[in-house]
Amino acid sequence: MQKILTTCIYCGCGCGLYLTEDKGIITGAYPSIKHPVSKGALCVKGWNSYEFVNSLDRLTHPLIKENGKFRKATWDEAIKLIAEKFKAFSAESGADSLAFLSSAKTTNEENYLMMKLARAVFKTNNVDHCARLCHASTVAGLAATFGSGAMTNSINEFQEADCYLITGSDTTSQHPLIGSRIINSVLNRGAKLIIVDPRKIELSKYAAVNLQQKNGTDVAWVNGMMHVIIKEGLQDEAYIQARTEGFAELKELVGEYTPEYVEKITTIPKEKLIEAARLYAVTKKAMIVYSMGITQHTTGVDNVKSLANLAMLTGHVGFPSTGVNPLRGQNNVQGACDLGALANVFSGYQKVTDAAAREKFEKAWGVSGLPANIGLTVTEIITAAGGGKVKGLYIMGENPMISDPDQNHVRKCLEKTEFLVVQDIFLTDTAQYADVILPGASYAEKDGTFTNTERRCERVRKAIEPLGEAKADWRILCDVAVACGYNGMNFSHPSEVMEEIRSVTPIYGGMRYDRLEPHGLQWPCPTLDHPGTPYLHKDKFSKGKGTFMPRPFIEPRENTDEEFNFILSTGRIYWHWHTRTLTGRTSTLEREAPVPYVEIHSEDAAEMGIKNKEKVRVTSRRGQIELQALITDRVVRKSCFIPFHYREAAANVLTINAIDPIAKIPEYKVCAVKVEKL
Ligand SMILES: Nc1nc2c(c(=O)[nH]1)N[C@H]1C(S)=C(S)[C@@H](COP(=O)(O)OP(=O)(O)OC[C@H]3O[C@@H](n4cnc5c(=O)[nH]c(N)nc54)[C@H](O)[C@@H]3O)O[C@H]1N2
Ligand SMILES: Nc1nc2c(c(=O)[nH]1)N[C@H]1C(S)=C(S)[C@@H](COP(=O)(O)OP(=O)(O)OC[C@H]3O[C@@H](n4cnc5c(=O)[nH]c(N)nc54)[C@H](O)[C@@H]3O)O[C@H]1N2
Ligand code: SF4
Ligand SMILES: [Mo]
Repeated sequence: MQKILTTCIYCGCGCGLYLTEDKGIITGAYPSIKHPVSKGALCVKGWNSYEFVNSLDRLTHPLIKENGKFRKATWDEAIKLIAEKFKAFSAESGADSLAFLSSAKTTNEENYLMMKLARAVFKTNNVDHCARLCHASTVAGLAATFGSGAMTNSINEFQEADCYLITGSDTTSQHPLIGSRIINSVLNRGAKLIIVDPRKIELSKYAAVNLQQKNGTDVAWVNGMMHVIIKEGLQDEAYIQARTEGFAELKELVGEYTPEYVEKITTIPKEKLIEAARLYAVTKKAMIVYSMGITQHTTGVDNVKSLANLAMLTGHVGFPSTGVNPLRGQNNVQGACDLGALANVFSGYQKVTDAAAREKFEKAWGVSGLPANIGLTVTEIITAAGGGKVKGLYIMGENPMISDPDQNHVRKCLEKTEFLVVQDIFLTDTAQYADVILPGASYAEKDGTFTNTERRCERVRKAIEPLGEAKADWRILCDVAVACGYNGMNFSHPSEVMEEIRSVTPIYGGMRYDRLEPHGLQWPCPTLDHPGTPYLHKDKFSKGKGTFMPRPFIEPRENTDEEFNFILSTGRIYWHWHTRTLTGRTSTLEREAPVPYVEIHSEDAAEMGIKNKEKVRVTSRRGQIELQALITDRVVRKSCFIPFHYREAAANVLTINAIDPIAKIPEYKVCAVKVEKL
């Protein structure tokens, strides 16, 4: 057997693991002992990250739809058809009649090439990816307050913090290797944990203070904590003076948010709010850790800005083990953002609206006329494709049929899309609507890099040849560009793509492949002799002074009423990954959680006469699903939680397509539903 060191395909922890290979088949995975994140451990998904690779239903050749049915096609045919169609749409209806969804499951090099294809070849900024559904609020909110939207600290620094304020992150399930560091820190070093989550999570057991708020009321409790801190004089005056601006406005706004007022909005008892505020403010090494419970709201950016305010108020940013840490979800969602697979920026967050940036990329790519208008975002692209404004849609490594909000709306849009290309490793629910399906190679079959949640850019290494006629995504994208007559994408290896990335992307300037051995480098890494950056905002913020951006509390878009009387929140579980295309094909994981379910509070269940595991119907204003009831005290009364992994009872049939006005992220965490016994 061969063993090949690579990076886990699942979460943003970015654990290092070895794949074992025998006669062209991946037979197993085990952890790297020397890797700075995994240190000899993996979670259950990492240990089982190999089985789907050799799944018998992998896509192994291109498919073209004719008379409603897919037929086998050659690569030449498929690529030629795409080039013809896309060029024709562009000529007839303009560049913005095309749109591209990139993928946080694919490599940095592939994301760079996808945005280059959209921008250099087709002259549109309609390119986006699942970060829009995920940490778009973070990118916008932290860029505005701190100047950088990334996690401020490194994963190993979690071991040294003395207080963690964790909100909207089910850390042990979703970022297990970070969760385990937090538990160790509490048990071995006496670190204190403050959990603010409407649902009880595994970490709640270890918490010094547990606050269970009403869903969608985060701005209120954060403002409340700041109110208490200022009232008791616990703010860091010297830090505020030296490193920030806008404190007077903040002080004025949070003046209203007395613990009594906050209790009314959030249901958090005022004594507990005060206790949490004191503990966070007086602990020197204190970290805020958050994820989707904060970002996936119509007030997502407000939530993020409020947490940033809290950290600046107490001087808790810019030091080791002290900062604001948005845990990035997908294995390479940090990288997909860094490399510019976003509607408004080139790689390295260089704005498309900036003439100097456009000129720089025009020169590097040998093109003219790069578009200056900000492109459409994920949910806007799907809606535009349904309405005929977007005619050619190219989706690589995303499954919006299951992952986008309001499934009935998405289905209608995909049905109406004039020409849809889907590039995936499996025939997904989204691919069913495609005109052309292209088989990509999995992470085990290609070289490249992923960038994890601590900004560590690390290698992905080819262990086997692509299955059947499948091709690495970077190669396919180059083939499409060449077929369209563009000669700036004739790459023969991802390391060459990285050389180009380095030359146009200052934060990746020093990331040459030989320097990424063995375990990668953390950006910013501007030059070939730079060692990388473990934590951000040392001495001063990326943007100079940190800016307080006080925000008032605003209600979620959809509230409960007499008919739709439960709040629904959606999310994930330890065993499964998003739309279950990979974990559903992994026997150990599938065995643990094979069926969809809804968590309901035991007293609500008793009132409705619902027994555990009985089937119930959950209905929102957009649709209904039937699934098992899981009776629990994890959720509070009159609220329920559904994991969105299951196509058989997709949570996104119910969710609302209401978005944050700045980040355009959907409100996956709050909508109104009714629950009925069948
Ligand atoms: N096993 C597994 N791990 C994963 C993934 C997966 O699919 N499976 N996906 C990855 C990805 S892409 C992401 S983005 C991350 C997401 O990781 P997380 O954000 O940790 O996961 P979620 O389950 O979406 O939601 C987290 C928490 O938000 C809470 N919450 C709900 N509503 C609110 C609210 O109004 N306010 C607050 N403060 N909290 C609220 C929920 O109760 C839940 O505990 O996980 C990554 N890791
Ligand atoms: N209700 C609800 N909905 C949500 C969320 C929620 O909390 N609640 N969370 C949102 C969040 S945070 C996220 S990140 C999104 C995720 O949404 P998606 O990104 O749509 O979900 P995935 O299932 O990860 O889709 C990845 C696809 O890539 C394919 N793939 C894997 N490897 C490769 C490869 O190497 N090449 C190619 N071409 N394809 C590959 C997989 O087969 C799969 O089809 O879901 C969002 N949707
Ligand atoms: S913690 Fe994340 S990166 Fe590490 S093994 Fe588990 S899924 Fe993979
Ligand atoms: Mo995500």
